[in-house]
Amino acid sequence: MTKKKLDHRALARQISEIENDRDAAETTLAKLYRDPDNVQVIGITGPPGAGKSTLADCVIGKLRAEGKTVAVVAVDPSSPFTGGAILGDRIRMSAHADDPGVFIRSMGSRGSLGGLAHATFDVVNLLRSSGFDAVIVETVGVGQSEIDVLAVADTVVLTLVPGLGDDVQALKAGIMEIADIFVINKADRDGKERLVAEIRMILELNRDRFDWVPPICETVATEQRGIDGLMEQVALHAAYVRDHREAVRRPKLARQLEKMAADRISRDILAILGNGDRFTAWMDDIVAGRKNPYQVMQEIGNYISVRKEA
Ligand SMILES: Nc1nc2c(ncn2[C@@H]2O[C@H](COP(=O)(O)OP(=O)(O)O)[C@@H](O)[C@H]2O)c(=O)[nH]1
Ligand SMILES: [Mg+2]
Repeated sequence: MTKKKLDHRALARQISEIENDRDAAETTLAKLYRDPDNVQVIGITGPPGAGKSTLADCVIGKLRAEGKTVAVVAVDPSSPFTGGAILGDRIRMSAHADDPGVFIRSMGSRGSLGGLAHATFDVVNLLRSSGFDAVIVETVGVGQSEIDVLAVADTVVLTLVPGLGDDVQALKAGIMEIADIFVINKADRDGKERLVAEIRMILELNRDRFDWVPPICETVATEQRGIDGLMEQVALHAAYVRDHREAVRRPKLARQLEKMAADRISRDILAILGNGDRFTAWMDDIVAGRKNPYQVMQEIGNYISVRKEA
């Protein structure tokens, strides 16, 4: 197989463009987008400190050993990959930062909620289209917006740790539903059995919903223990996705499209509202008591539908 040469600088430039200009991103990706079925996008999610970055480093190492090229997108602001403000030089913690077969990019949380999901979709979709064999997305699986991000992943690895007092039940329900592989990292710690039992119970309760039954892997990422077992499951899930491509991909693509459409429409609407100080006029009416916010909402609805038809 001849591989497209990876041009890190060109990629970095394209990503900056995508992040900074939504309209340009749409034009660029409309041209570049590819969805080859031999590219696996692996989402690694879980609570802060669970060992996601350490685990990602292990996974990169294994994929590289198989001769695969890897792109990494870290949405976790505290990730060593991102070299965040506080942890300035931790990017060097990645053993793979200088490997030309590995492309690492961080995404700032940059405030905007929906924006994070959308910008991550764009960047991951670009990387999916750019000739890498695998793309890893690290996110902190805490909020809905982080869970939304995972619609872009083919395989979602949920990383948990024993005995943090965070019962599995307390985790956001949505994240349990999208996990394809459970990892119990820091399996060198006490409390592992209880966590396994809790996960098993949840899986058992939802058994009918699964075609692919999520396995539970135990790892000690800092010692590279259990990584082969995890990689086996990652490969099995890739094969499962290939065999059930439409059933797996369709709901994920639907979720992406929903988010993308909502983002696109809200940008259009904000552009319309921003025109001619309409918004200010409405606000003046509300503040002066001439209209209430619901009457204004009705006006906004009418205004937008007229403008959209024109
Ligand atoms: N004892 C133990 N510590 C680990 C393990 N994996 C990661 N750590 C440590 O946990 C801390 C958080 O790891 P990190 O990968 O940054 O977690 P993240 O926030 O989920 O990305 C670091 O100090 C790691 O060295 C493990 O399997 N066992
Ligand atoms: Mg991290």
